[in-house]
Amino acid sequence: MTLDPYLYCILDLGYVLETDAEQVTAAVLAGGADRLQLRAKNHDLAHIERVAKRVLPLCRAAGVPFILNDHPALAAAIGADGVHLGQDDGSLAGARKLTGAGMLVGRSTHSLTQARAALAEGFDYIGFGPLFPTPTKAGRPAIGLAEISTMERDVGVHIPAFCIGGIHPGNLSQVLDAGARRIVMVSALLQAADIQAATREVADRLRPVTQR
Ligand code: TZP
Ligand code: MG
Repeated sequence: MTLDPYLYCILDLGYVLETDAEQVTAAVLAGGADRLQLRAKNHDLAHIERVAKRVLPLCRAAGVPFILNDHPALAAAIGADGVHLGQDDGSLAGARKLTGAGMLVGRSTHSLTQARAALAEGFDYIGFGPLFPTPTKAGRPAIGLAEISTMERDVGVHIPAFCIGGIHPGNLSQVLDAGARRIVMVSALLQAADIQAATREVADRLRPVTQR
């Protein structure tokens, strides 16, 4: 399993049909994604479980952690490697009661204060954003780039911190120049004509930054 993840992809069922889930997962993994989350807003648990059970073995084979959004109990039941919690999804301690000790638990953060709080609480990694407005999380205000370098200094040196939200190949340099070292990219990859090639291109641009 990758110790120093840098490109976190989200299989968002708002963009991917259930029937394409394995094919898209295989493409982002082949392209170099080193963390994968299943995000399925407005889908019932049976649907989420069905997709998760098909995608998880692909992640295992690639040595990439499989993380389920929102549902700690289901994550534990299917043997996921982690679960991702938003600000309104409860505490780390609450999730750990359901997942046990070994699972990665990540937190969405939308400010420097929230990022520091997630580190202090003991989360294994954070998302930090949305940096830009994004249809993937419509209605959530963008936080911009100004706090990235402080967040990296205070939080990202201790746990992986993934900048997220509206990032695409055209603004990636701007995000990296602002101090980001790890990113999440969703719609720009899932809507690419060649998902594997698009993922590879981004991974190749991030790897030297992550290792600096
Ligand atoms: N959390 C903050 S922004 C976001 C999530 C899940 C969506 C990121 O998706 P995209 O398409 O890369 O903007
Ligand atoms: Mg959530």
